Amino acid sequence: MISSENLREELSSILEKTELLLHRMRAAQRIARGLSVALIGAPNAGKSTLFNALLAEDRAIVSPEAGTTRDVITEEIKLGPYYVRLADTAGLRLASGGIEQEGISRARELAEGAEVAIVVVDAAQPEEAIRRQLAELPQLECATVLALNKWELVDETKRAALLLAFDGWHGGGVVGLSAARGTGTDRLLTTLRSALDARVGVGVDALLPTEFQLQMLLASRSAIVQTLDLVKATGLSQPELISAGLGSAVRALSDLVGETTPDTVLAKIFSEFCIGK
Ligand SMILES: Nc1nc2c(ncn2[C@@H]2O[C@H](COP(=O)(O)OP(=O)(O)O)[C@@H](O)[C@H]2O)c(=O)[nH]1
Ligand SMILES: [Mg+2]
Repeated sequence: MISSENLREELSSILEKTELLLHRMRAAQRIARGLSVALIGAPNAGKSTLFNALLAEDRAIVSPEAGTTRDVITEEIKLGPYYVRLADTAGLRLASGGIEQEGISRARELAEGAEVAIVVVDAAQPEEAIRRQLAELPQLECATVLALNKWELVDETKRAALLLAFDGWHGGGVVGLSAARGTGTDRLLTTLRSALDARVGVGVDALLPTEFQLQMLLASRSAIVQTLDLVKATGLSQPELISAGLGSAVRALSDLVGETTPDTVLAKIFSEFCIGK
């Protein structure tokens, strides 16, 4: 026969685990909802073209004239479990002033707040020019993925040399792609996904709840809290109410994991606690 004290301890420990799970689910949800990825790089590198390719939608202004994107445009994309706010920025480069200067300082702020920055370079330029551009980028806190754009204009020898030169780029990865043709963008998304996983921490995927799952866990917690309060106040003198409370908690958890609990399982739980029927 379980004592009132045992039941209280048992319920408190279940409550503690439930709270921990809730905390992790909510953290995962926040992270998954709020991740931001910034496209940065020199004017004309192809950021806006890449932005459009990733969205498969013609939103940003693409122009052969350097410095056309003067503001920050954001769109949300879904990447695995993540909702990513993708931001296209003006080039990170010192400009003569006015609106473009404003756009650039906003771009820097944005890149600093981002979890991952995609650094876009025009790979058709001489390797020296690429290196110079990368050296001119501000120091960023965030993880970076290097996108070697205009890849279709680069011959095999230079491709191999560039991939070797930037191998292991900041640990984030290097991808050769053609934003204009939409080739290599899949690989960029895979690389981005890995960079986000590394940034956010492994395991978030598994803990990311649906709204329904979160509601079920909250329902289960509330049933446990009520039952615990009941046991604290009246001991085991209200077996029907205790049984009903535990039943609600278990059913909510079953819905959470998507399994229906046979009555036999419920019966076993209750018989182990020696309460109810
Ligand atoms: N050949 C080639 N041109 C590209 C590619 N991506 C962009 N461009 C061109 O590069 C120029 C600048 O592109 P844009 O996206 O405006 O660059 P941003 O200033 O970095 O936003 C435009 O003329 C684009 O058509 C590509 O993959 N290959
Ligand atoms: Mg642009």
